[in-house]
Amino acid sequence: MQHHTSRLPVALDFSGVWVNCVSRRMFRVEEAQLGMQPLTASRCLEMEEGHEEEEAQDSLVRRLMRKYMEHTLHEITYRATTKHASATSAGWAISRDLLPDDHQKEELIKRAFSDPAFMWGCATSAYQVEGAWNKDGRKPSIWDKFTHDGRAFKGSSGDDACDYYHRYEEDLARISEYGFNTYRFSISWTRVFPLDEDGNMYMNEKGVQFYKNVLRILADRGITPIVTMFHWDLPAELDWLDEEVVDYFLRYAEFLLATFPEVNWWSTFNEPWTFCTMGYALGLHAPGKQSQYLQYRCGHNVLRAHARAVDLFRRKFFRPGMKIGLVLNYDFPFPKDPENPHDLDAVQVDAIKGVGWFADPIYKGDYPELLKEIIGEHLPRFTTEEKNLLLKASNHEYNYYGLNTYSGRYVEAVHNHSWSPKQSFWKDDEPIGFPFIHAWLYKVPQEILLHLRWVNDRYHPPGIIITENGCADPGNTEYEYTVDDWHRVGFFRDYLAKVAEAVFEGIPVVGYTAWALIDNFEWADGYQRRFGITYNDFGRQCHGRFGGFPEMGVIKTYETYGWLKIGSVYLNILQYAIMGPHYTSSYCTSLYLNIAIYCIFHRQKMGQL
Ligand code: GBH
Repeated sequence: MQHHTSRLPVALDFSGVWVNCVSRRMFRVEEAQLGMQPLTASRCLEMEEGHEEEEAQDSLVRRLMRKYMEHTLHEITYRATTKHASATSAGWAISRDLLPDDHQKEELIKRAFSDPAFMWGCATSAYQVEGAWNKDGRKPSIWDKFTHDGRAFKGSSGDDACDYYHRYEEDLARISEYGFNTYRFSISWTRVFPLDEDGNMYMNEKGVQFYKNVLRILADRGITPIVTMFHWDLPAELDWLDEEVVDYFLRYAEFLLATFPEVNWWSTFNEPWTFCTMGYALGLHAPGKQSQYLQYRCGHNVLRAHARAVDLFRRKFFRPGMKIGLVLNYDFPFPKDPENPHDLDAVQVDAIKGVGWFADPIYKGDYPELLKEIIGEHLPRFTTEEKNLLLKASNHEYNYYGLNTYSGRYVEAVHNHSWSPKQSFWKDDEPIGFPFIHAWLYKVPQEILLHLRWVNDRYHPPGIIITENGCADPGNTEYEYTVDDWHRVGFFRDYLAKVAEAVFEGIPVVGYTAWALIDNFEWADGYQRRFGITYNDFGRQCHGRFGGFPEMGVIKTYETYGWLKIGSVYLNILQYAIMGPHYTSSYCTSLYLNIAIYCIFHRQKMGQL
């Protein structure tokens, strides 16, 4: 058999093999076949035989592979050629050595976060992990409705999710196993305080008991809970567009504060930007409405609800040491042309539209003037009384800023007009960073530093917790290929090194909770995105869980590094190369890429490489 491989450099050999195994077959595969095929050596050989090289794809893939040398092949080559190459029991893993640069970053991280009081943890949200959607008196939320209407990927839903409702003990045990002292999770409103037919909310004891159990376990283990009141699962009867939702939320918040006095760290809302924009402008999240300005009505009610809930907290529940905050997401942009002052303006406009929309009212008492100008009459206005209440929400005694961030992007002023910055992830045929999810998640560590600086300079919050940061494993669904997770570790390491820089600059970062404890229901994307630091085998009704990130605090997960993981990341390169940014299913290619990788190892074993 002919092989397109020679000895060195290893990385380029890889591209040859990949083309052989992957490129020409990836479009013909029925999705149903995927994941089911046992990945045997004979299957690999079978795939290679009888297939002609397709020049066009070959050169495309090669071109892209070369492009990525800098990003990752460098690491691959390093690991592949190092004398430490060794085989594990599976026979395929090679070196797990760190690159010299990685050591420096880890030293930085260790120094920055050496304070034992630093809150290290991971996060989940109720609808994404619990399952048991109609058990023990839980009532439907807008997400039950949305998913049951078939609006999430392939008709999936959180009906079962990770079955955490039944398996929480096992999952919570991992938090301390991983060396964390903090856990961020949300409470399902309709599990603890659903509405009856008359629209009155009542306590559902079994639901309350569930969270009491969770909190008991955390307390026994010395883990600090950060509890989110609302992570998008609104009771199905309510709507963020109606003003009465504010009263409902207030009563729900009061119920939680009274029922769970063991909780010291609260957040009212997770990512109002996301649930208002995705839910009311883009229609991609529940309740699935699409309208240009409704998101501002949603946001307005959320801000009112936040302000009133914090006021209630302050008056009735506050004890020294208790905190309450709002969690805001944003991915800090870069000027597409750093020389163009309009693009520089666009960065600021974008940040004001993305962060200022919610943070300005709380830290400055009103919407940014610029937002008022841009949105005009479609932006509701606060009364003086509301403004005062909003400002109190950022009182340093109890406030913290919850910051969720993942990606970076470019912004560009359109026709030199910065009001509606155009965003993109590519410039001159180059992505802004390594693409984990081509639609939005690129690895841009510098982003988190710029983001922290911007927030700190504009708002001076007494403390910032990075309440979410992490990445999804692109497309892969097979345990063997997803658990050897050094790309994910690389993501955390590089972002954390930037957070460390922020800490040395004096920005008050007091905690970091990685998203997510476990692979879970990724909203509209269903189960195709694996954000977990723990692998979850959904295929077997969640009966497989595998720890993937043992000690985040000191980043020591290299024991679990392996080669196959690399393949799952590279699939994104192929996607772009061949189908361009319109290609949305990464699932198909990833399996094939892994088969390709398998082929490499097979050959290596056979002494052909
Ligand atoms: C967070 O959102 C959520 O809080 C969390 O529940 C979720 O699991 C996690 O991130 C991972 O996604 O599909 O191109 O329209 C992060 C902010 C805003 C990122 C919406 C994805 C959708 C982009 N998200 N965005 S697109």
